[in-house]
Amino acid sequence: MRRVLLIHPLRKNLVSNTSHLGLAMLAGVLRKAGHQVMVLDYVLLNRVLQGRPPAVGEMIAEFQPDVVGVSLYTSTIEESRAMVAEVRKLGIPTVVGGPHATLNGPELVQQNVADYIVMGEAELSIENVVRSAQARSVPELVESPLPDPKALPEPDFTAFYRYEWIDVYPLLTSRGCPFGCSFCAVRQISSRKWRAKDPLACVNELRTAIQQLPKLQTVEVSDDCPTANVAHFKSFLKLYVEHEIGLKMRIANMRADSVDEELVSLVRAAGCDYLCIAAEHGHPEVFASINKGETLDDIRRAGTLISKAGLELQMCFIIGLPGDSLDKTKYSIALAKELRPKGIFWNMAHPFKGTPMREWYEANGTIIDDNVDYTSYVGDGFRLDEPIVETSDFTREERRKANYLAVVETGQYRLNANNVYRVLAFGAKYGYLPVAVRALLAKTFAAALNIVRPAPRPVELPAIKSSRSNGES
Ligand code: B12
Repeated sequence: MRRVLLIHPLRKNLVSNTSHLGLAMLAGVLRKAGHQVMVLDYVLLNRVLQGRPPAVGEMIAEFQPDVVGVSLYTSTIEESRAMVAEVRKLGIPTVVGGPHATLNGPELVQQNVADYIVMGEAELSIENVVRSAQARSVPELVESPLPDPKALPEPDFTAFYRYEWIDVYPLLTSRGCPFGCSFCAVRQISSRKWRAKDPLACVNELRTAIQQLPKLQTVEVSDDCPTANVAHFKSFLKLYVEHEIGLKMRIANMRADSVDEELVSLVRAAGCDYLCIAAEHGHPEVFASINKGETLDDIRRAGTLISKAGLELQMCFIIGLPGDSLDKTKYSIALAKELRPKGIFWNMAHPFKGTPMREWYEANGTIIDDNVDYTSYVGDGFRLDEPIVETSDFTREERRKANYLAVVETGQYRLNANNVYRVLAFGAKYGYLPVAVRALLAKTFAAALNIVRPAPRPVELPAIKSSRSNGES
């Protein structure tokens, strides 16, 4: 038996109430094999301990682990490396895994980041690694085989330090995604092999969770693609309703082409009051180039259906996809205004290793910084991501401008004394002061009159022209 400490490092600026499912899965496997496990999820701890979570050194002194495992994301890689180095200095064997390790395994071995570097979903290899783990001068690379989720033990969130505060339960009804979106790293992380769990097992897992987690209120379906098989997801929703699980439901993402009336009414019956669809881009050429396997008409049809059904519509867009430009971003803004989602995530393109978008940027643009986790404007409720790539057609500054315009035009920020100044200052800087003033006034009037959303003003669109000259393929 070994004492294993598993850590999800904190990403500054990430406020989330979703706990780390991957570490709960590993805790389930390790505890079943007789090991003692503690999980430090700094995202949870930072939230529930009001920004004052215990230091790793403190927890190591208290728990006295034989092995320490750290979950790596590209966004937190620097903090994570520093943390692993600190643990190694104490002579404790270290293991890293997670999305960033899966995408960059051999490179991390070369950089001697930890004693063991595990690539892939680690349930089938973690016990072996933990049992034999020792400090090594040359790291061992472990390629974990893809598990069948039906054959795995349930995740164990009771291994989390302060687990009694967990209020959102991340549930997978399946793993993997068969689609080939050019910007998405999931095919390298959880594969294109869609692997379902038994819908009844999902419902039973939630029953266990309700018994174990006293503050639990919400289940968040976190599948890579919950509706890769629509019938499977509908049967889960039906069972969820029939068994009266009664938690609020959140669904992280939903393909537009799978949204139909039955799905929408099941989603409502299950206690989920919104659906988020990812258009990613409103310009027909940029949209077509990302290989989503669905059409802008699918997005429009699904968006309209979701809103008509009384669900809150949310949407995701990416600024800076291959072939994008400031002018083309205006198509995304126009689509958002047309469908009037309540919430919009305007994301900056991040070409993760192993994706076609990465290859495109390597050939056609500049990757400025791979591991950035900072923002251009940080302030309460007004936060934009810093661009980390650029092309001659869409420079870094134009990307900031496009992001600013998108956020302001679609009113996706909260108005407060802090950001009124920022909104106006950047509006003036980018030549969008009238847009900013109009948006602020619309927001203020909407709030004053208690109008949920003011009628959108149509945007002026540049003509669609072939973008071969922009280097698009
Ligand atoms: C739910 C989710 C979230 C949730 C919760 C994340 C969490 N785990 O706490 C929220 C909304 C908070 C979130 C936030 C973000 N996310 Co997210 N998220 C997901 C999603 C859809 C599912 C994650 C999940 O639960 N997977 C299922 C479990 C079983 O897998 P897992 O957690 O990866 O763990 C397994 C393996 O990775 C491995 N493993 C993990 N940790 C460790 C540690 C050790 C020691 C070992 C040996 C193995 C190991 O074994 C686990 C069991 O199989 C994934 C997509 C995906 N398929 O990964 C994206 C994904 C992980 N997210 C991603 C991103 C980019 C983000 C954000 C940066 C987004 C943003 N712009 O803010 C943030 C940052 C997250 C952070 N911690 O810093 C990327 C990460 C890419 C990368 N290279 O890092 C992914 C892969 C999606 C994508 N775009 O490609 N996310």
